[in-house]
Amino acid sequence: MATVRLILGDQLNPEHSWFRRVDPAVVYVLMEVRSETDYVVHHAQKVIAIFAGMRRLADQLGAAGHRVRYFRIGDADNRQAFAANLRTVFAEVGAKRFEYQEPDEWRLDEALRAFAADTALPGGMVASEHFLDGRGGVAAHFQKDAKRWLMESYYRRMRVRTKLLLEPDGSPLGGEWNYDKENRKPWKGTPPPPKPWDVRHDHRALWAEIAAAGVRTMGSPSAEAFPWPRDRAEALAQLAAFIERGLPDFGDYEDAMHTSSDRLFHSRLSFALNVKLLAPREVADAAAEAHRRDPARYPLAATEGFVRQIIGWREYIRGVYWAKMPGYAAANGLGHTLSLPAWFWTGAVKMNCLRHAVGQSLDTAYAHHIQRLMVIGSFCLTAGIDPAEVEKWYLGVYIDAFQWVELPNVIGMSQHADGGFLASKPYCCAASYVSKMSNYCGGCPYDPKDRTGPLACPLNALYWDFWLRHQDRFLNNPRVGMAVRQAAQMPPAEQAAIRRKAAELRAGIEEL
Ligand code: FAD
Ligand code: DLZ
Ligand code: SF4
Repeated sequence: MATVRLILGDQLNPEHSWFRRVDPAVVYVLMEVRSETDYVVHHAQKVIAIFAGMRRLADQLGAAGHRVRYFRIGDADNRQAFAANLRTVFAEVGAKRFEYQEPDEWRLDEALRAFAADTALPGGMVASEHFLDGRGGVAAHFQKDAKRWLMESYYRRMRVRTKLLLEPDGSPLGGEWNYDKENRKPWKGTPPPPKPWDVRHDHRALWAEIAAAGVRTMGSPSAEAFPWPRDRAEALAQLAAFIERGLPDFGDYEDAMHTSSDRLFHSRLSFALNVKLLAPREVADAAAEAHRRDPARYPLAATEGFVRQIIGWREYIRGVYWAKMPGYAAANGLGHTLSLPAWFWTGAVKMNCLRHAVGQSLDTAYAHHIQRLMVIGSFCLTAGIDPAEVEKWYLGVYIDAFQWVELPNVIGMSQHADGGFLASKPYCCAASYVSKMSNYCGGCPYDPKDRTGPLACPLNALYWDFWLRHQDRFLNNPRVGMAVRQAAQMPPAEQAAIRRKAAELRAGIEEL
């Protein structure tokens, strides 16, 4: 008679309180299953990274004396779904109790709740012990029925709650809560980007197993020199290396993009965080402690900017997810219906900014925030692509993409499909922003200064056409009103030329 405890592929925290005591009456179950590999086409590196992490945790638990039942993707007795495999294990061990950690995805939350009820075994859901706030913490912070929420207000509460970067009297360190305006420099080659700190694993055998099982994936597996951590020790080393080498310049160049460096000074910690190899508190503490130790090397703007991403945005996004699901997934407030072009799966597009950002995503399963928001996302938004299609692509392509964090970022922040609930303005840009913040335009066949000519940068007509199409909705938005008025005040002939050009670009979207 045993207690069966399920561990999901993004619950790889070896320090969970479950594991403090070895109990021969407890069986831990991990499973590689087609129900999870196939709900979207995932990037090859994402599948490898999750399976490698699961296998490693299973080995570590086994070595510590815990009982573990592991289903590999190619095992003959693997019935390829959580419920079916759990029933196999229940019968094998004579289960008298079933427990699982709170899933971070609405679909699995529903499915496991229904499964647990159906088994009629005692037990149920326990905390994952990962996030700083509960699922309902963000909703509780805002007024019931508020039309929009503001991350900044929630973030300040989290600063007070965590006591991070505060003066002894409780006011924000340095006098300001947010130093975002200091974090918008383009990067021109100096300081040199830090030497990458990624691990290198040979995961060719694992990749062969995944391929042999017939799992459909996208992007490059990079199996021979696999750059993602598979256990907590490696994730901690990645965190230490980022603090040492990346954090000092993280703030200045947070919004910069460059063809010579995929990450510049970004941490690439999102995978380790989202599969719970790292805890958000320890990541934010490490940054705050670096600033406390050496404020000259770790400027406040860089430290605060980084801490805000972790204790502010990450928790806020999760709160929006739990408050708004399941309806959020279908939100399409701007009525966009165009299909994603095929080059999102190949990177074969002439626009250099998109070729680089999409190509890098397919090669590395990673792009940093501004590439996701202001290049790929902005293109989809201004072109008018169906947000549900955009959402599926993002959920598949990025190593860190789990629906609780991916969906609100795409539907809310990037595609403004939620009517502005999560973000107070639509994030979109024309070539002027891309050419200021990157070197992409230098290698592009299109002219960033032209709006409507044959070789005009497509982003320009799409951007101005977006404001023309949606001017009624955004005219009174203080954050974008100026751009909307500029569009509305263009001479009618220019407006007509922009609308014509944008329609042509949409019709020829596969050829851009
Ligand atoms: P850094 O720039 O080094 O930031 C540090 C950490 O802060 C990140 O690791 C992440 O945990 C957190 N963070 C930063 N911004 C956000 C944010 N907006 N929401 C939540 N956490 C944040 N992040 C994901 O983890 N998974 C996703 O699937 C995902 N999809 C996104 C889709 C779109 C359209 C956009 C605009 C953003 C998305 N993000 C997502 C947020 C952000 O882009 C990534 O967290 C970040 O690029 C990961 O790289 P990094 O670890 O180098 O981040
Ligand atoms: C994303 C993913 C993949 C590709 N495969 C598995 C798997 O085989 N087994 C598993 O337990 N989890 C997997 N995951 C993660 C889940 O699909 C899901 O996204 C998270 O558990 C939700 O928080
Ligand atoms: Fe992108 Fe336009 Fe610049 Fe080309 S010219 S890189 S399409 S912004």
